[in-house]
Amino acid sequence: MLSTQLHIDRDRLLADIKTLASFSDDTPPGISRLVFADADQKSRVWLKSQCDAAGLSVREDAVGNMFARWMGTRPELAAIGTGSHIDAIPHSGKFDGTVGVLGGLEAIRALQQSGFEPQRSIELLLFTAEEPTRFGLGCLGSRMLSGGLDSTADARLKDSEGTTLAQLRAAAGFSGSLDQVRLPGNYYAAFVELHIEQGPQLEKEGLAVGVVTSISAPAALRISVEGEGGHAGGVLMHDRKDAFCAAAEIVLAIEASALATGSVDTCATVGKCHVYPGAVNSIPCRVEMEADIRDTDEQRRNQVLRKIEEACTRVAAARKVQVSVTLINADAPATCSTRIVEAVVQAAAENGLSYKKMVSRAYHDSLFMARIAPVGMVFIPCRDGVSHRPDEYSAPQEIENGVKVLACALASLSQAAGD
Ligand code: HGY
Ligand code: MN
Ligand code: MN
Repeated sequence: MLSTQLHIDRDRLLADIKTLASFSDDTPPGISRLVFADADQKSRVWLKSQCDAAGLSVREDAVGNMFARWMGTRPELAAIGTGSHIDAIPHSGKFDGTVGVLGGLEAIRALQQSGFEPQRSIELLLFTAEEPTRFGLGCLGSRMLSGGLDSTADARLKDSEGTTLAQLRAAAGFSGSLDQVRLPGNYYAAFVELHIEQGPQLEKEGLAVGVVTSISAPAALRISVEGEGGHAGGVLMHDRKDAFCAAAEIVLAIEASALATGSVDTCATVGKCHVYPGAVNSIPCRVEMEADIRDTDEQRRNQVLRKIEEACTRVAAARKVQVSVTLINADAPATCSTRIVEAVVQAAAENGLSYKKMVSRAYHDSLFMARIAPVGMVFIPCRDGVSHRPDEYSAPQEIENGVKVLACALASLSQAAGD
């Protein structure tokens, strides 16, 4: 049985995670790694050298997705993909995404060193900009690979300084047309992503592995509120059109709309809010905020989006302010392939690891890879379910378990016959 011959080099993997964490624009233990910024570029150079050292053939596409291929004995067959992201939101942790990239590399190295020979090539992917931090849209690289974004994004997507995707990717050394990024439907026979759970279930239930069966449907809104500014003393309360008070009412309405579905799978967050002019003695004239609304059920999620629009209209009329709502994205959920779910279950069982089938409430690049290939995900526990925080943590044994399950699943999927 393959699992008995596989040796995951834990020290090498932990050293890789530590090295990657050193490329950051934050004070440790916080991690910030904005796509195309200096730390991201240094990470990519380092990762490429690690893939080269493992004898993988490396290429990058026009938006910076990286592909490191371990050629199989039947290279004409559709490959098996694995991977995740290395960009990190501001002041976050060192395991989100990186466990899937470095764990995928370690799975390949362990398979190589066990003497295993895959029929289908096994390809490690590093997706560009899984996090929405820079362009306000998550999963930029995997959206493009799966045809969800075309070359108009080059001029349309801008960061907070107004620099376009075209300018930023060119400065990072990625040239070529974005129209070349999209992969054909039969490029991968399967895609499996290893990721920390970013929730408390596995740890609470004392389980080693999560076998993801579906991935939540994310949506994002940009909401701007235009009121009337003025002197904090000179304008009497009943004469005001305070944009921040109106925004506050809208934020509470967003929370209430999510709670009102009665489902724990409905989540709504306003994580970004800028108040202008931002002086303590000046009535806010404008508020710009962004809301993240997600659910495993697309209809239920869309119902919440409608309720939020209604709330904005109501508050605008009541407070005599202007409220504009822009839909940034509203993506469909993804269902994992039964065949891959079973391959992951089999791999966990083979390694004597406890597991459960579960939903992913975080979104991942697998959400978009599901549009062009059968996908599956392997989750490992993270302490107290914490993620997107500097104290995000998965223990070495948990990471090693996840890599072992991933390696066995990749191995079994790479032997499947067929085209
Ligand atoms: O927000 C998410 O679910 C992912 O971590 N980007
Ligand atoms: Mn994340
Ligand atoms: Mn992630």
